[in-house]
Amino acid sequence: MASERKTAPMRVLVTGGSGLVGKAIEHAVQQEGGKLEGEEWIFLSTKDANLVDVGQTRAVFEKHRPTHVIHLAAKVGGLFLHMKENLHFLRDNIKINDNVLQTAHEMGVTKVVSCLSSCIFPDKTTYPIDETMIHNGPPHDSNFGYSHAKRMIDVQNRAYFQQFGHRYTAVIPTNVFGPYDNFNIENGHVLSALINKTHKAKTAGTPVNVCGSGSPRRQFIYSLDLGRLIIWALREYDEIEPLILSVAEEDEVSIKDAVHMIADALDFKGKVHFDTSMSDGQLKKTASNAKLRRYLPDFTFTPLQKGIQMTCDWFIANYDIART
Ligand code: NAP
Ligand code: GFB
Repeated sequence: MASERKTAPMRVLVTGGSGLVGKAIEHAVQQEGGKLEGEEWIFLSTKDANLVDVGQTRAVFEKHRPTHVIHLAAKVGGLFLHMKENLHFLRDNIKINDNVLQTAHEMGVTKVVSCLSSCIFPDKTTYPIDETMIHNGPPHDSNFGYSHAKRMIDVQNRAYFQQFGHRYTAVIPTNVFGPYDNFNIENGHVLSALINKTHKAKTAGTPVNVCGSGSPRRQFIYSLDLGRLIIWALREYDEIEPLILSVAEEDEVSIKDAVHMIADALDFKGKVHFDTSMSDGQLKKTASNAKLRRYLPDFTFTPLQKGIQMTCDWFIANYDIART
């Protein structure tokens, strides 16, 4: 998506820049012409500042004096970590989010694009879910802590606009996967955890143990596609209302479908066991990307099988540095 610069060069601070989504944005900025002449992009990790701490947040903002912020930093994890640590997800993310947004306000940051998530939508809802439905009812109980912390970003964005006219907004990705994901079997998201499990099963000649029935359905977005879209949103999306960034409803697959795609990508021919004693979590959270399509009718998403293949290839090639 070619962009022209409209104003003075941006100095963009990417919180959470060392994670799955942050690394995808860094790739798009550095390898795909995502950075325009004169711009500076800074990718943060906890080594630069623990954003739960307001003093460290202020210090890193004072050091870099950003004009724009992409706010990704969060306590993040898969279903089973959420179920264990809802309070930590709630408190850490409330603190991180308020520190980043309030510091951006105090330092005159022109625009902030924060990341919500499709798992924060109401659990009891009609489908497809769209951007107007975020607060229409309680989220799925498995991740109520994270979900309420994320919903407050949307509330806070509206408050900064109403009281100070700030154009702080948010995007709402569905399930993200790709290189640099968290492949830890206990705490990672489904695709990354299953890639690690399938790799281990192939090496050991044992079955792959899939949690739950395999029936839940998800829309998976490849991290590099998301990175490109978030850069576009920073430059071109001017609404305060959040924007869902997802593949189409018809691209939704079951966990069982994903298991077979991973087996194909890793050439795994062994047994697959579905452990129905483990939670299925949310059965579906089908989101509409109609609003995104009104802005970007021609954006091309990476086909899921291709994205899974590239992620598996990356995982095998970078096993020593991958988060496992
Ligand atoms: P990730 O791979 O776990 O990366 C998290 C990032 O946040 C890392 O850079 C991490 O730094 C940083 N971070 C965590 N705690 C921090 C703290 N206290 N202070 C400063 N930085 C901190 O997560 P991700 O998947 O890229 O997620 C990025 C954003 O996308 C999050 O806001 C998440 O809610 C959202 N999202 C993710 C998904 C998904 O399926 N992955 C779906 C929807 C939305 P270190 O590397 O130093 O730990
Ligand atoms: O990505 P995930 O952990 O979280 O996917 P959510 C959970 C689904 O995958 C459940 C099944 O249906 C699980 O039963 N599953 C099967 C597995 N095997 C595994 C496995 O080995 N590990 C995991 N983790 N799941 C996420 C939120 O919810 O939605 C994130 O946790 C984010 O924070 C994302 O918001 C969008 O998809 O249920």
